[in-house]
Amino acid sequence: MSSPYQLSLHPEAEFSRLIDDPKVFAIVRHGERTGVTVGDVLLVDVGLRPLAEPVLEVWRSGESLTRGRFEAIEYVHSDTFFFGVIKLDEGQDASLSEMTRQAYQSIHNVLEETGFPALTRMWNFFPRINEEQDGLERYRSFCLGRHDALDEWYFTESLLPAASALGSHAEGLVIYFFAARQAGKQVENPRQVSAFHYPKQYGPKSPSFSRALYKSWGKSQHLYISGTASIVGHKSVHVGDPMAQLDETLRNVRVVIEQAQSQFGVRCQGLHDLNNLRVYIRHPEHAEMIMQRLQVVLGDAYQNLVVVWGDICREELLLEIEGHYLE
Ligand code: 3EB
Repeated sequence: MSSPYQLSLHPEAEFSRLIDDPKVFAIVRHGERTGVTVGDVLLVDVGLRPLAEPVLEVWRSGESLTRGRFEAIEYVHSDTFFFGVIKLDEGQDASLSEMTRQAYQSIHNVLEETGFPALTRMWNFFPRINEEQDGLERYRSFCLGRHDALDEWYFTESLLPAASALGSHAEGLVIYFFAARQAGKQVENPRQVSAFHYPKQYGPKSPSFSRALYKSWGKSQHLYISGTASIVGHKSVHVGDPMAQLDETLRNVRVVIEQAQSQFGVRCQGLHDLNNLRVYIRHPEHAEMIMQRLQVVLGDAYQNLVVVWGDICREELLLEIEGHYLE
Protein backbone atom coordinates (compact mmCIF):
# COMPACT_ATOMS: atom_id res chain seq x y z
CA MET A 1 0.00 0.00 0.00
CA SER A 2 1.17 3.49 -0.75
CA SER A 3 0.48 6.50 1.44
CA PRO A 4 -3.29 6.91 1.88
CA TYR A 5 -2.98 10.69 1.96
CA GLN A 6 -0.53 13.43 1.11
CA LEU A 7 0.24 16.92 2.37
CA SER A 8 1.32 19.93 0.36
CA LEU A 9 1.72 23.63 1.12
CA HIS A 10 0.37 26.43 -1.07
CA PRO A 11 0.04 30.21 -1.15
CA GLU A 12 -3.36 31.78 -0.55
CA ALA A 13 -3.65 32.64 -4.26
CA GLU A 14 -4.13 28.95 -5.15
CA PHE A 15 -7.15 28.52 -2.89
CA SER A 16 -9.86 28.59 -5.57
CA ARG A 17 -8.07 25.99 -7.68
CA LEU A 18 -7.46 23.69 -4.69
CA ILE A 19 -11.01 23.83 -3.37
CA ASP A 20 -12.18 22.41 -6.73
CA ASP A 21 -9.56 19.65 -6.88
CA PRO A 22 -11.47 16.36 -6.46
CA LYS A 23 -8.61 14.73 -4.58
CA VAL A 24 -8.37 17.44 -1.93
CA PHE A 25 -10.36 16.43 1.15
CA ALA A 26 -9.22 19.06 3.65
CA ILE A 27 -7.53 22.45 3.70
CA VAL A 28 -6.11 23.97 6.85
CA ARG A 29 -5.89 27.71 6.36
CA HIS A 30 -3.97 30.19 8.45
CA GLY A 31 -5.60 33.55 8.96
CA GLU A 32 -7.44 35.74 11.44
CA ARG A 33 -10.57 33.73 11.94
CA THR A 34 -11.59 30.37 13.34
CA GLY A 35 -14.16 28.23 11.59
CA VAL A 36 -15.12 24.98 9.96
CA THR A 37 -16.67 25.13 6.50
CA VAL A 38 -18.21 21.99 5.07
CA GLY A 39 -18.32 21.17 1.39
CA ASP A 40 -16.54 18.68 -0.85
CA VAL A 41 -13.50 19.92 1.02
CA LEU A 42 -13.42 20.36 4.80
CA LEU A 43 -12.02 23.84 5.33
CA VAL A 44 -10.46 24.40 8.74
CA ASP A 45 -9.59 27.95 9.80
CA VAL A 46 -7.53 27.63 12.94
CA GLY A 47 -7.23 31.27 14.02
CA LEU A 48 -3.45 31.53 13.70
CA ARG A 49 -2.24 34.44 11.63
CA PRO A 50 0.44 33.62 9.09
CA LEU A 51 3.74 35.45 9.33
CA ALA A 52 4.76 34.39 5.80
CA GLU A 53 3.50 32.45 2.78
CA PRO A 54 2.52 29.64 2.25
CA VAL A 55 -0.65 29.71 4.34
CA LEU A 56 -2.55 26.67 3.05
CA GLU A 57 -1.92 23.10 4.20
CA VAL A 58 -3.64 20.86 1.73
CA TRP A 59 -4.55 17.22 2.43
CA ARG A 60 -5.18 15.01 -0.59
CA SER A 61 -6.12 11.40 -1.11
CA GLY A 62 -6.73 9.11 -4.07
CA GLU A 63 -8.91 6.80 -1.96
CA SER A 64 -12.66 6.84 -2.11
CA LEU A 65 -14.05 9.01 0.67
CA THR A 66 -17.09 9.14 2.92
CA ARG A 67 -18.12 12.43 4.49
CA GLY A 68 -20.30 12.92 7.52
CA ARG A 69 -21.21 14.66 10.72
CA PHE A 70 -21.41 13.15 14.20
CA GLU A 71 -22.37 15.27 17.21
CA ALA A 72 -20.30 18.44 16.65
CA ILE A 73 -17.66 16.68 14.53
CA GLU A 74 -17.34 17.06 10.77
CA TYR A 75 -15.36 14.26 9.19
CA VAL A 76 -14.14 12.55 6.07
CA HIS A 77 -12.78 9.03 5.99
CA SER A 78 -11.60 6.37 3.58
CA ASP A 79 -11.27 2.63 4.27
CA THR A 80 -7.94 3.29 5.95
CA PHE A 81 -7.83 6.75 7.51
CA PHE A 82 -10.08 9.24 9.27
CA PHE A 83 -9.84 13.04 9.38
CA GLY A 84 -12.12 15.01 11.69
CA VAL A 85 -12.59 18.48 13.08
CA ILE A 86 -14.59 19.95 15.93
CA LYS A 87 -15.11 23.60 16.81
CA LEU A 88 -16.80 24.60 20.04
CA ASP A 89 -17.66 28.11 21.17
CA GLU A 90 -16.89 29.00 24.73
CA GLY A 91 -20.04 30.14 26.48
CA GLN A 92 -20.74 31.18 30.03
CA ASP A 93 -21.81 27.79 31.26
CA ALA A 94 -18.94 25.39 30.60
CA SER A 95 -15.33 25.73 31.67
CA LEU A 96 -12.56 25.11 29.15
CA SER A 97 -11.74 21.81 30.86
CA GLU A 98 -15.35 20.67 30.59
CA MET A 99 -15.57 21.76 26.94
CA THR A 100 -12.35 19.93 26.16
CA ARG A 101 -13.64 16.84 27.94
CA GLN A 102 -16.80 16.96 25.83
CA ALA A 103 -14.85 17.47 22.62
CA TYR A 104 -12.64 14.46 23.33
CA GLN A 105 -15.68 12.41 24.33
CA SER A 106 -17.24 13.21 20.94
CA ILE A 107 -14.00 12.30 19.22
CA HIS A 108 -14.04 8.98 21.05
CA ASN A 109 -17.65 8.38 20.06
CA VAL A 110 -17.18 9.08 16.37
CA LEU A 111 -14.05 6.94 16.16
CA GLU A 112 -15.83 4.10 17.93
CA GLU A 113 -18.81 4.41 15.61
CA THR A 114 -16.75 4.45 12.40
CA GLY A 115 -14.11 1.92 13.50
CA PHE A 116 -10.93 4.02 13.73
CA PRO A 117 -9.78 3.42 17.30
CA ALA A 118 -6.21 4.68 16.84
CA LEU A 119 -5.70 8.44 17.14
CA THR A 120 -2.48 9.32 15.34
CA ARG A 121 -2.15 13.12 15.15
CA MET A 122 -4.08 15.93 16.84
CA TRP A 123 -4.03 19.72 16.78
CA ASN A 124 -5.64 21.80 19.52
CA PHE A 125 -6.13 25.58 19.30
CA PHE A 126 -7.86 28.00 21.63
CA PRO A 127 -7.31 31.63 22.68
CA ARG A 128 -5.62 33.05 25.82
CA ILE A 129 -3.76 29.81 26.52
CA ASN A 130 -1.58 31.33 29.26
CA GLU A 131 -4.36 33.28 30.97
CA GLU A 132 -5.59 32.24 34.36
CA GLN A 133 -9.27 31.38 34.65
CA ASP A 134 -10.97 30.13 37.82
CA GLY A 135 -7.56 29.77 39.45
CA LEU A 136 -5.98 27.63 36.74
CA GLU A 137 -4.04 28.55 33.60
CA ARG A 138 -6.18 27.76 30.57
CA TYR A 139 -3.60 25.38 29.08
CA ARG A 140 -3.64 23.40 32.33
CA SER A 141 -7.42 23.41 32.31
CA PHE A 142 -7.36 22.06 28.75
CA CYS A 143 -4.89 19.33 29.81
CA LEU A 144 -7.21 18.39 32.67
CA GLY A 145 -10.23 17.94 30.41
CA ARG A 146 -8.25 16.03 27.79
CA HIS A 147 -6.71 13.75 30.41
CA ASP A 148 -10.05 12.96 32.04
CA ALA A 149 -11.67 12.13 28.70
CA LEU A 150 -8.80 9.90 27.62
CA ASP A 151 -8.80 8.20 31.04
CA GLU A 152 -12.41 7.17 30.59
CA TRP A 153 -11.50 5.87 27.18
CA TYR A 154 -9.24 2.80 26.84
CA PHE A 155 -6.15 4.92 26.56
CA THR A 156 -2.74 3.77 27.71
CA GLU A 157 0.28 6.03 27.56
CA SER A 158 1.97 4.12 24.77
CA LEU A 159 -1.03 4.78 22.51
CA LEU A 160 -1.11 8.55 22.90
CA PRO A 161 -1.15 10.42 19.59
CA ALA A 162 1.33 13.02 18.44
CA ALA A 163 -0.18 16.44 19.18
CA SER A 164 0.17 20.19 19.25
CA ALA A 165 -1.68 22.59 21.56
CA LEU A 166 -1.33 26.31 20.86
CA GLY A 167 -2.88 29.59 21.77
CA SER A 168 -4.74 31.17 18.87
CA HIS A 169 -5.80 34.79 18.48
CA ALA A 170 -9.41 34.05 17.64
CA GLU A 171 -12.36 32.76 19.63
CA GLY A 172 -13.34 29.11 19.85
CA LEU A 173 -11.74 25.75 20.59
CA VAL A 174 -10.71 24.02 17.36
CA ILE A 175 -9.44 20.46 17.36
CA TYR A 176 -8.63 18.57 14.19
CA PHE A 177 -7.17 15.10 14.00
CA PHE A 178 -6.22 12.00 12.07
CA ALA A 179 -6.99 8.45 13.15
CA ALA A 180 -6.38 4.96 11.79
CA ARG A 181 -7.67 1.40 12.15
CA GLN A 182 -4.43 0.19 13.75
CA ALA A 183 -2.18 1.95 16.22
CA GLY A 184 1.14 3.50 15.29
CA LYS A 185 4.30 3.31 17.36
CA GLN A 186 5.17 5.82 20.02
CA VAL A 187 8.47 7.69 19.73
CA GLU A 188 9.74 9.56 22.79
CA ASN A 189 12.72 11.90 23.21
CA PRO A 190 15.47 10.69 25.60
CA ARG A 191 16.46 14.34 26.24
CA GLN A 192 13.00 15.12 27.56
CA VAL A 193 10.77 13.68 30.25
CA SER A 194 7.71 12.28 28.49
CA ALA A 195 5.00 14.94 28.60
CA PHE A 196 2.58 12.39 30.09
CA HIS A 197 5.06 12.05 33.00
CA TYR A 198 5.63 15.77 33.63
CA PRO A 199 5.64 16.50 37.37
CA LYS A 200 2.64 18.19 39.03
CA GLN A 201 4.28 21.65 39.00
CA TYR A 202 3.10 21.97 35.37
CA GLY A 203 -0.52 21.31 36.17
CA PRO A 204 -2.86 18.91 37.93
CA LYS A 205 -3.00 16.50 34.97
CA SER A 206 -0.12 15.89 32.57
CA PRO A 207 -0.30 16.69 28.85
CA SER A 208 -1.53 13.61 26.97
CA PHE A 209 0.67 13.27 23.90
CA SER A 210 3.62 11.35 22.50
CA ARG A 211 6.67 13.24 21.20
CA ALA A 212 6.12 11.60 17.83
CA LEU A 213 4.19 8.77 16.29
CA TYR A 214 5.45 6.41 13.62
CA LYS A 215 2.81 4.85 11.40
CA SER A 216 3.45 2.52 8.49
CA TRP A 217 0.93 2.14 5.70
CA GLY A 218 2.21 -0.97 3.97
CA LYS A 219 5.49 0.11 2.43
CA SER A 220 4.90 3.77 3.07
CA GLN A 221 6.18 5.35 6.28
CA HIS A 222 4.75 8.33 8.14
CA LEU A 223 6.35 10.10 11.07
CA TYR A 224 4.22 12.68 12.88
CA ILE A 225 6.33 14.95 15.09
CA SER A 226 4.46 16.75 17.86
CA GLY A 227 4.91 20.37 18.75
CA THR A 228 8.45 20.57 20.09
CA ALA A 229 9.96 23.34 22.19
CA SER A 230 13.02 24.36 24.15
CA ILE A 231 12.50 21.89 26.97
CA VAL A 232 15.23 19.65 28.40
CA GLY A 233 14.20 17.14 31.03
CA HIS A 234 10.95 18.80 32.02
CA LYS A 235 12.36 22.34 32.30
CA SER A 236 12.13 25.21 29.83
CA VAL A 237 15.64 26.31 28.89
CA HIS A 238 17.08 29.52 27.36
CA VAL A 239 14.33 31.66 28.88
CA GLY A 240 14.31 35.06 27.12
CA ASP A 241 16.58 33.96 24.25
CA PRO A 242 14.62 33.10 21.09
CA MET A 243 17.64 32.05 19.02
CA ALA A 244 18.94 29.67 21.68
CA GLN A 245 15.39 28.30 22.06
CA LEU A 246 15.33 27.74 18.30
CA ASP A 247 18.60 25.78 18.38
CA GLU A 248 17.44 23.69 21.35
CA THR A 249 14.11 23.00 19.68
CA LEU A 250 15.81 21.89 16.46
CA ARG A 251 18.07 19.62 18.51
CA ASN A 252 14.97 18.06 20.07
CA VAL A 253 13.34 17.53 16.68
CA ARG A 254 16.54 15.94 15.32
CA VAL A 255 16.75 13.59 18.29
CA VAL A 256 13.15 12.49 17.81
CA ILE A 257 13.93 11.73 14.14
CA GLU A 258 17.03 9.75 15.22
CA GLN A 259 14.94 7.77 17.69
CA ALA A 260 12.45 6.91 14.95
CA GLN A 261 15.34 5.83 12.70
CA SER A 262 16.96 3.59 15.28
CA GLN A 263 13.77 2.11 16.76
CA PHE A 264 11.69 1.62 13.64
CA GLY A 265 13.99 2.07 10.67
CA VAL A 266 12.22 5.25 9.60
CA ARG A 267 13.88 6.48 6.41
CA CYS A 268 13.59 10.17 7.29
CA GLN A 269 17.20 11.40 7.29
CA GLY A 270 16.73 14.68 9.10
CA LEU A 271 15.00 18.05 9.14
CA HIS A 272 15.56 18.54 5.42
CA ASP A 273 13.52 15.38 4.70
CA LEU A 274 10.35 16.56 6.40
CA ASN A 275 7.42 17.32 4.09
CA ASN A 276 6.46 20.22 6.26
CA LEU A 277 7.62 22.11 9.30
CA ARG A 278 5.26 24.42 11.10
CA VAL A 279 6.79 27.07 13.33
CA TYR A 280 4.67 28.82 15.95
CA ILE A 281 6.14 32.12 17.11
CA ARG A 282 4.88 33.98 20.20
CA HIS A 283 6.17 37.44 19.28
CA PRO A 284 5.88 38.37 15.60
CA GLU A 285 8.91 40.66 15.97
CA HIS A 286 11.06 37.51 16.40
CA ALA A 287 9.86 36.05 13.10
CA GLU A 288 12.46 37.59 10.83
CA MET A 289 15.52 36.37 12.72
CA ILE A 290 13.99 32.94 13.30
CA MET A 291 13.20 32.59 9.61
CA GLN A 292 16.66 33.76 8.57
CA ARG A 293 18.25 31.12 10.74
CA LEU A 294 15.88 28.42 9.48
CA GLN A 295 16.76 29.34 5.92
CA VAL A 296 20.39 28.54 6.69
CA VAL A 297 19.59 25.34 8.59
CA LEU A 298 17.05 23.94 6.14
CA GLY A 299 18.48 24.94 2.77
CA ASP A 300 16.06 23.87 0.01
CA ALA A 301 13.67 22.43 2.59
CA TYR A 302 12.96 26.00 3.71
CA GLN A 303 10.16 26.02 1.14
CA ASN A 304 8.35 23.43 3.30
CA LEU A 305 8.03 25.89 6.15
CA VAL A 306 4.82 27.40 7.51
CA VAL A 307 5.27 30.22 10.02
CA VAL A 308 2.40 31.41 12.19
CA TRP A 309 1.75 33.66 15.16
CA GLY A 310 0.73 31.51 18.12
CA ASP A 311 1.14 31.35 21.89
CA ILE A 312 3.08 28.42 23.31
CA CYS A 313 1.68 26.49 26.26
CA ARG A 314 4.31 27.74 28.72
CA GLU A 315 4.64 31.50 29.10
CA GLU A 316 8.46 31.45 28.82
CA LEU A 317 8.53 29.48 25.57
CA LEU A 318 8.93 31.74 22.55
CA LEU A 319 8.50 29.21 19.74
CA GLU A 320 7.47 25.68 18.93
CA ILE A 321 8.09 23.49 15.86
CA GLU A 322 6.23 20.45 14.51
CA GLY A 323 6.63 18.44 11.34
CA HIS A 324 5.60 15.52 9.16
CA TYR A 325 7.51 12.95 7.22
CA LEU A 326 5.13 11.35 4.71
CA GLU A 327 6.41 9.16 1.91
C1 3EB B 1 5.99 20.55 25.54
O1 3EB B 1 6.88 19.88 25.04
C2 3EB B 1 5.59 21.79 24.79
O2 3EB B 1 -0.38 19.68 25.19
O3 3EB B 1 -0.73 18.66 23.29
C3 3EB B 1 3.84 20.50 22.72
C4 3EB B 1 3.06 19.63 21.97
C5 3EB B 1 3.35 21.01 23.90
C6 3EB B 1 1.79 19.26 22.40
C7 3EB B 1 -0.03 19.35 24.05
C8 3EB B 1 2.07 20.64 24.32
C9 3EB B 1 1.31 19.79 23.58
O4 3EB B 1 5.44 20.26 26.60
C10 3EB B 1 4.15 21.99 24.71
